[in-house]
Amino acid sequence: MATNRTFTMLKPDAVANGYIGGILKMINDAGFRIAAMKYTKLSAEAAGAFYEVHKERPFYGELVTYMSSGPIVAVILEKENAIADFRTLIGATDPTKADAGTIRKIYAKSISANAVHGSDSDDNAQIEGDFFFSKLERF
Ligand code: 3AN
Repeated sequence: MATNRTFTMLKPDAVANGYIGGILKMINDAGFRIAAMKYTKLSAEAAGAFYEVHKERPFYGELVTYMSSGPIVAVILEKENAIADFRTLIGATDPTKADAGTIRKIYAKSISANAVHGSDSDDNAQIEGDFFFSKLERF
């Protein structure tokens, strides 16, 4: 069942470059409601657990090192058709292939430092949101 919720992280490159406000504004302007939000930093162990599904991919080590290199903003977003609409808003994984006007086209530097994460399914949105937030932290 669709939950109308998705999960995003503003990644270390976006935070370090001062893009938190710009990215959140794009998210708000696109009609998403913030249901939960947290400014935090992943340990290498936590980043490894979060990206466990990519364990066999060649870029896993680089991804874990990168995602634990600085603070991130974790956010649960709500909107009708949240998963697909948010994937459209952020654009392709590789920012050079992302459509004009997408968050990654505007704010991302590379395929690994690509500014934002977006859940790819309702199940993963639930799992990823549960990774960061208790029931008391969701509205
Ligand atoms: P997306 O985040 O667009 O769903 P995934 O799920 O294929 O992309 O990959 C998860 C994360 O792994 C990406 N956000 C990106 O940071 C990183 N990544 C994906 N492909 C590569 C790659 N070829 N080299 C380095 N990092 C990658």
